[in-house]
Amino acid sequence: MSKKALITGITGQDGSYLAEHLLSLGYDVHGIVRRVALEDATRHFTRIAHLLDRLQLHAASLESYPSIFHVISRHDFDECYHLAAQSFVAESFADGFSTMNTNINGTHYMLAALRELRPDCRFYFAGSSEMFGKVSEVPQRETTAFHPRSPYGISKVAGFQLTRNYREAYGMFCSNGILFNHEGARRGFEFVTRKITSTVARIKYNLANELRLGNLEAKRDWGHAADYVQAMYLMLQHDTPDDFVIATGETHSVREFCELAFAEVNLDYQDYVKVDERFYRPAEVELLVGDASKARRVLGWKPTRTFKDIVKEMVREDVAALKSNSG
Ligand code: NAP
Ligand code: F7E
Repeated sequence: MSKKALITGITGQDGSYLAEHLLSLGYDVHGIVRRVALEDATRHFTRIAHLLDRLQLHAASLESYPSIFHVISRHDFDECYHLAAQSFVAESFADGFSTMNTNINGTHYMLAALRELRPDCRFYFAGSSEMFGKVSEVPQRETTAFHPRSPYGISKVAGFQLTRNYREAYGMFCSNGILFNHEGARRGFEFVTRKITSTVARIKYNLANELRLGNLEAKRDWGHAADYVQAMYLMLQHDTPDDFVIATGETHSVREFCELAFAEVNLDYQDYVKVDERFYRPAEVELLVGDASKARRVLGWKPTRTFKDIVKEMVREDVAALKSNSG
């Protein structure tokens, strides 16, 4: 019989790649979505539109324990990938309270409902390199101290600790991924990579003439989401629950990303990029670079796409989308 997986956040970037991956492995894939998304599917399901006839979607809210309890009581899930979150760091400064509520309580509700109804279901928590924040060592690994610099980072530390506590206190199979930034053509437009590549495409077609950004010197370890969802899956296939850093081990600045993205359409980023104070954060994470050697050794995971591949793919896809729209 095929395994049954539940994905929260299935409409997001990672949820869509993970659903594809699990379907390709023969899983019966279920997703939790917001009621409003079911009501306006064309707008909310763009990333999973091509999968809809193979998915089972259930309306529930991360803010409501009874709604989560109801979904989990109906199906005997083998694996649960908890990806839903308010994931935009800048927004967490604007509204820290709702970020905390969704990310911390939502995770707690998932864990509590599973403990009550499906204690044997394996659980994955979407932890983040933002937990390292003001980094105490380079590169960051599983043992590096957390020093989050935003309400988002703080909420992820709480989710990470809740997940570990359910593992230790109740013997449940609960694993944490500590994933560094990962991107792709399905990335949300508010994140810096997609903001850059979508604007490069608009500039190419004379629909924009500048790109306003904040801190160009921030450095990130950027991988590809399609590679990273495979690591999530591998974590839940391992013999024992554990915590794993998932990263490429390379770091690049926002400025370097701009340089490559504009060069892809034969333009010089310096002619278009304008620094705008509005996009600076009250506290910045200056440098992230991960050491994923544990995941490589224990899970046999390694990234397959380079930084250059990712920039190229994202620019090409955004240019192609505008080209097809412009007839
Ligand atoms: P994303 O594209 O922003 O997707 C977030 C998902 O969460 C969407 O499906 C969204 O649903 C759902 N969601 C948000 N608030 C919700 C709420 N109140 N109730 C129910 N669902 C809600 O994020 P992603 O990039 O795929 O990331 C997936 C997870 O990994 C997140 O937890 C993120 O924090 C974490 N993470 C991401 C990265 C990265 O670089 N991408 C790195 C480390 C960790 P709607 O479509 O209805 O809004
Ligand atoms: O910013 C700088 C910004 O918003 C990256 C999420 O998936 O990864 C993501 O969080 C860097 C920051 O991602 C703009 O200050 C400059 O230093 O693309 P971002 P993030 O904050 O790193 C982690 C691992 C997650 O877990 C999160 O969920 O780029 N930056 N100028 C800018 N960033 C944005 N968004 N917009 C700008 O105009």
